[in-house]
Amino acid sequence: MNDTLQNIQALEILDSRGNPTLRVSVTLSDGTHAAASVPSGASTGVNEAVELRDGDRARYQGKGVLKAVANVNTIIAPLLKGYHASSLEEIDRLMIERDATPNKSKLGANAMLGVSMAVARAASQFAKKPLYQWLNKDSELLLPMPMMNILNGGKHAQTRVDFQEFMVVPVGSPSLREAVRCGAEVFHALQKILAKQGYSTGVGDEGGFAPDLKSNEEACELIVAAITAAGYKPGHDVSLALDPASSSFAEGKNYDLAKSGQGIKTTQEMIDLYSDWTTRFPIVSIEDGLAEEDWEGFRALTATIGDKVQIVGDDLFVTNTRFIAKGIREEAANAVLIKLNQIGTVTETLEAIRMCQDAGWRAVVSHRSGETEDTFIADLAVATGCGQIKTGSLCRSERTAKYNRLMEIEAELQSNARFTNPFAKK
Ligand code: 2PG
Ligand code: MG
Repeated sequence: MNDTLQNIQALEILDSRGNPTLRVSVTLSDGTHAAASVPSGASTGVNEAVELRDGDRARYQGKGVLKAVANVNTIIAPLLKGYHASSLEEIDRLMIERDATPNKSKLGANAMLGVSMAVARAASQFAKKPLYQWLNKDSELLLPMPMMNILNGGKHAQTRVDFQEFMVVPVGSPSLREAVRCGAEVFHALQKILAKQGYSTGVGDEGGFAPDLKSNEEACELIVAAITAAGYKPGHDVSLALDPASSSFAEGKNYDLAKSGQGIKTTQEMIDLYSDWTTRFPIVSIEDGLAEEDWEGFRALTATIGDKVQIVGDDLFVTNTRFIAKGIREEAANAVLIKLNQIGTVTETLEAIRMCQDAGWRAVVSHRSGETEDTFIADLAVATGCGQIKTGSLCRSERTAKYNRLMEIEAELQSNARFTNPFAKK
């Protein structure tokens, strides 16, 4: 076998927000070469693995990643040289041991993840397999149902909308390709509606429109109108999913809807708001409806509407099996958002997905608000058969790259391509 790691090299590049991030290139002894780029979040959970930044105000407002680059080039590269790319678990474990902190703060989760992803990609190329085949263990390959974020608020847009993401889910589409078409048509219908009402049609960080609406509720109303205008039936062809990202407006034990001026809400009032919305809008999924500290609230929300709505924990679980296990034990949700850089290695990400699947929970593979042209998550979603992906709007190349990759995989799989509606009534 000639798949030993010969050279590992990191480079500081830019993400979709114009902030520095890492690209890691890996060369194997037989000449196989692969690279991977690391995403970066804005509404990050406090328990996420550490994204190492330089803090040198003279460069990129302190956001440079030269320390992480140096960690790859001078610590990780010599550590891993000579190991087989195909033994990704061993490679990830070696980095974890070398870092030896609970949150990857020494080497940096961004440094470690870049290496982990690039090694996986190199190994797949060496094995002459597409990445989704190589990452696949014993699950059935499945094209994921996309959650498409067509209206951005919260920390992703400078407007009066408190909630971060308003997504469309093309539940009635028969294939991924048709789901993408449906999402794009609704996206364009929404653009027309916004323009007609005098709202801005500029887009936010994830490519969704970022209009300065009068309330959070208006976002749902406008999207439902857009679904209809595009010729689809709300709830039948296209449903809604929300990510309020509530940790970003939590104030002590309460929630301050400060951007919209709707005032302070208690946990119970937030739960009442979601319960009410789910009767008025075709909502199938709510992520981070409550804050990362509010485990009790999450349990109450799940007990109240969890039988009809998917309750996703993002900041609550940070793709960490320690928190996911607690969540499963305490019935704090019924699904987990999966982000590679929240935990920092591909192996641990796969373990998190597996834990969800074993418990009968759902896993939703996700991008970050700061992305690159890397399409790793598209392959990851297909490989694990998790059934759902969240990767932003139907514009901005860092978002469409993932949809384009999924369409490519679907075409490659031909008649073996499976795509199902995870929200279909059993
Ligand atoms: C989220 C993400 C991705 P960020 O909250 O789910 O949409 O945002 O990457 O800013 O944490
Ligand atoms: Mg989120």
